[in-house]
Amino acid sequence: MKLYYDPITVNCRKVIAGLDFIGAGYDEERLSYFAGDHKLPAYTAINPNAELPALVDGSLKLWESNAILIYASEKAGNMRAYPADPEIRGDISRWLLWESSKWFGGCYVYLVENVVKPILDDVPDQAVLDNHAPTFHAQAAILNDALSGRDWLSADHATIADIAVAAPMHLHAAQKLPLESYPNITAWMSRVEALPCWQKSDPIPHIPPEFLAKLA
Ligand SMILES: N[C@@H](CCC(=O)N[C@@H](CS)C(=O)NCC(=O)O)C(=O)O
Repeated sequence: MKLYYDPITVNCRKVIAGLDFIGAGYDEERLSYFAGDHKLPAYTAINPNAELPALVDGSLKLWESNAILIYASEKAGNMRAYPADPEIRGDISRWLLWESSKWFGGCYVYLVENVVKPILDDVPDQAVLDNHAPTFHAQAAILNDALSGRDWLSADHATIADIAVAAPMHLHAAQKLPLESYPNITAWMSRVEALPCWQKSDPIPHIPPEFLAKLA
């Protein structure tokens, strides 16, 4: 398998952490998100959406980060990362779809306004953040409630659901995600952040120092 990725992006961090968590080996080809490598024909031939990441395995050109996590779990036969029990799998599917359709967008606005814009010498738009806040809080309340009385989302141990749902908030401090009212989320995120796969996939060492300085 070969992974095409840039370790600084949300969905690439998800897949790098996830493949490590699953124990799936892979070759890698690094692209530069900020240089726009993902828009070049060599890459769009693999992922016509011009988005990172993508995985190539033989004739399979797989995009959508959560599909990559499921595929790698099944290929590796990792029944702990992706348990075979239909009820747990149903639950994991729900969280992967929710992450992709709702939570990613819910957190992404904060990433753009509070991380990407400052890096690009632009100014966060408080009106955009204020308008978006109700959407974020509605989604965060759902996640916080789901984590009530449990350590992990879908099983009594971490699964690919936890990796996927944690990814959109991976830079939560720099994103300035308003998490003050969500103790279950912050406690769970600390557990995710303690996972070796999460620590090894930290994007900060890959962010150029001149960009990091703008986030200080
Ligand atoms: N649903 C896709 C989303 C992929 C995605 O949005 N990737 C971002 C980086 S995290 C990207 O490459 N965006 C293209 C761009 O901003 O030009 C997935 O989960 O793989």
